[in-house]
Amino acid sequence: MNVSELLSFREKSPLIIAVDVEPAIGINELLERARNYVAGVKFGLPYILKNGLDTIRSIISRFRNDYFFIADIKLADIGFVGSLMIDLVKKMGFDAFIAHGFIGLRNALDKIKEKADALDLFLFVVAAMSHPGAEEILNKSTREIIVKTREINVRGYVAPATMPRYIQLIREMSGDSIIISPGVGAQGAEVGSAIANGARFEIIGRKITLSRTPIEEIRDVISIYRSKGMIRDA
Ligand code: NUP
Repeated sequence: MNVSELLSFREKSPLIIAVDVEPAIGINELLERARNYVAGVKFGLPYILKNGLDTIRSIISRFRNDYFFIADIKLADIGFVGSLMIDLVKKMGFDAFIAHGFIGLRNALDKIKEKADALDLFLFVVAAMSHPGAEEILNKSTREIIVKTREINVRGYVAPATMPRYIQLIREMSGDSIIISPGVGAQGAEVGSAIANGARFEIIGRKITLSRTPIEEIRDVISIYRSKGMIRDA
């Protein structure tokens, strides 16, 4: 998936659902009922490992026209192993995946990016994380991660809604990139706050997946986007 295909989903909404646990109403029912409101679905490793490749592949193939699908594998390995992982991601039908930026380019991210391009997968690099401990080590390197990954034309970043200064930094340093931002809801950031700071999409997990009435939850989120002018009226 390329930048413009990804952005075509932004017309619908800035919302990506993070699925790490089985949604309270079941994944099929959730995706069946959320298709008018949600742009993308991000599957986490716990969900992928628990359900297996074949199940993930069949979910993605059923909903492939309705959403883009991101594999949140947070790849952080040598090029050779990265390449094996990316083959599996492609087999499951994903459009995009997430890799860590701290591993550096040579024989790691350079190979990962090459492989992603060859398989038409969109690469998001983690530039900073959303939890408090990220400040201890990882987020001190955000600036370098952006500088280095721009050398290999990375166009997608993950940056925290909980610490919007990193979203702003990516915007300043890499204005044409697509930022997806977790931390809204369960981790405390307000709906719309990451978008207001320059993210293209917000990632929301537990606030939706753990709710017994997730579609109402999603509708509430969408109405906040609408009230802030972040989404066109249906
Ligand atoms: O820095 C990050 N923080 C984060 O929460 C990078 C991530 N990829 N995530 C993911 O976003 C996390 O793995 C989870 O799938 C989602 C946030 O979910 P929730 O806190 O809204 O439930």
